[in-house]
Amino acid sequence: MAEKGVKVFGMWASPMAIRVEWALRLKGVEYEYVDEDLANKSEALLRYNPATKKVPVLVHDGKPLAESTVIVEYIDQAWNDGYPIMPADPFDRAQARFLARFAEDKCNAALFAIFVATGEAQRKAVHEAQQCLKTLETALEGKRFFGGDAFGYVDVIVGWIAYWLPIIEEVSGVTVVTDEALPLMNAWFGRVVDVDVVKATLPPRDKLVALNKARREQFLSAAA
Ligand SMILES: N[C@@H](CCC(=O)N[C@@H](CS)C(=O)NCC(=O)O)C(=O)O
Repeated sequence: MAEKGVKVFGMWASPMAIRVEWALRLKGVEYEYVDEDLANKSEALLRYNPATKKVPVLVHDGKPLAESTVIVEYIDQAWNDGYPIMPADPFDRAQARFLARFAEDKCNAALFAIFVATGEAQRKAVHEAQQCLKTLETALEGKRFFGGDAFGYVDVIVGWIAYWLPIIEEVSGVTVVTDEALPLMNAWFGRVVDVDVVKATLPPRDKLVALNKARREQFLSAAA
């Protein structure tokens, strides 16, 4: 008989995995959390996600799903009588998917480039990240969250930046978001980290700083 219940395979420092926890908590769904050692992945993770072998994986009544953006949409539909994560209107829903995809493809790449670069290459990456975030920022005009008054799909997908970007800035020695350059984004950062489900799940800042300092050093010494 298929296993019942909800299980999340994540990794404590993963901004992709935390989205799944936010979505489940918004819906009030109880789940078991399994923290993976990504250098020594469990047999269960490899069995549930043989395609990419990455976290997060959601297992619902024995059925596994990978890819955080897909999982968040699934959660919204599988528990559709709870908190609405996706917009109800088809156009707004399509636009939310577009923004989330834009952030995943463009902004994440620019933020990663800041983290692994120095000097001129890093200055270029900071500029690209600011352009990307500026594009996202236009969708925040006149709103508290991308979802309007309430924390919604785009907030769930992009919200990691509110907590992780200041850490990337500190570890990489740069400033990307200021009140002058990105005022709406900066104000949104403050609102995101104050959302209950976010506050309840954020990993300790000092632990994340230490991990990411070590990672950046590894990247820089591999490139030297
Ligand atoms: N696009 C994927 C990305 C998942 C991803 O990159 N997960 C990382 C942790 S943040 C991982 O599992 N890395 C281990 C590996 O690549 O082997 C998603 O959003 O779910």
